[in-house]
Amino acid sequence: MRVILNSRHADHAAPGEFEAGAVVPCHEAPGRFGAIRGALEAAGGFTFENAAPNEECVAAVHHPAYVAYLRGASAEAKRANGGGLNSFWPTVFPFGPNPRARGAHALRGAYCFDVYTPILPGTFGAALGGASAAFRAAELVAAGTEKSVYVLSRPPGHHAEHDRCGGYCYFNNAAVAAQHLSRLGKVAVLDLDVHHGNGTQHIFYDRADVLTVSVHGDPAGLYPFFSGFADETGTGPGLGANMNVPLPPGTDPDGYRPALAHALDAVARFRPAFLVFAFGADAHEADPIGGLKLPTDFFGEMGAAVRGLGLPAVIVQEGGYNLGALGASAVALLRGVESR
Ligand code: Q9C
Ligand code: ZN
Repeated sequence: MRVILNSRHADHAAPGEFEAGAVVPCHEAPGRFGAIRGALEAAGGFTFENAAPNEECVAAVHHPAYVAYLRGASAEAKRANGGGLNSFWPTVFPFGPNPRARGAHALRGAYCFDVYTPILPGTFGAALGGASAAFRAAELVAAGTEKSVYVLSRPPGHHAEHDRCGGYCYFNNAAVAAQHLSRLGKVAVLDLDVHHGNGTQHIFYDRADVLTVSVHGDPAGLYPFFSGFADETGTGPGLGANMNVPLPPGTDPDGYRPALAHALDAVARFRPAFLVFAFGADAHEADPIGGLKLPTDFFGEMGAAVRGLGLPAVIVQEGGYNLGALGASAVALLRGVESR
């Protein structure tokens, strides 16, 4: 299988995150990339390539003012780095629009919805690299060159909305791929990260031509808390083109299988021309923040079930934070997708 890499990923590395009132090492760390790449190389059968930076593919999904903010804030962090500061954290989250705010400092909370998403000198470049990799994968799948292509990137993307970052995510890589494929036919986005793909849902919420389906830990008790509930079904022309399948904490394969079948059935009934599969290994039983109970082998079953749809697919790496389980989970999943 062809793998498109975000070679700029390490330019973004958050120095820490808030957990239970303390600052701990950030779960979303550069070592995740090497853990997956190393496992794919050891397994064999994967070819790797980089993608050229592409700003147009980002503009097709995100608000121009948000893109300009991220670029400016990264540049400002670069300058501040000379003064010893190396990361910008949002502090104030305005309740509603704040049209008089000016400058990266004042806008930090306006273009962000949580405290997991700091701006570092290399954030813009790293996020752009991920979006560009997803776009390149979509091009290959759209052209029919490949049946399925895997995007190995971090930071992840599925929490990023049209004009806000959050949940370790800046540009929505899966949405970039889906947007490109939607020019050629209907697209289904299937999100199996353990967290609800709120950004992807938000970006396509009023569209009838892009179905968004997410299976995740119940947001009543798991990040992102504010969306991912079963009664969110789309709006306007997009009514009926969004589906959420929340699962209780501790869900094991016996509980996951019917939810996955339900999600796959919705995808099949939509009759899409293409699939974008947002894959998170954070539903693994060893994940430090997921709370579900899926063993490594189950990711092979998950991949084979997705393959059963028979759709050309872009597979985008989202979360997964146990470095010991991440590579093996990705290998199992991708082998499952390729199985015949
Ligand atoms: N300190 C993705 O998996 N909350 N994002 C962490 C533990 C943020 C997850 C709580 C979770 C964001 C792409
Ligand atoms: Zn996640």
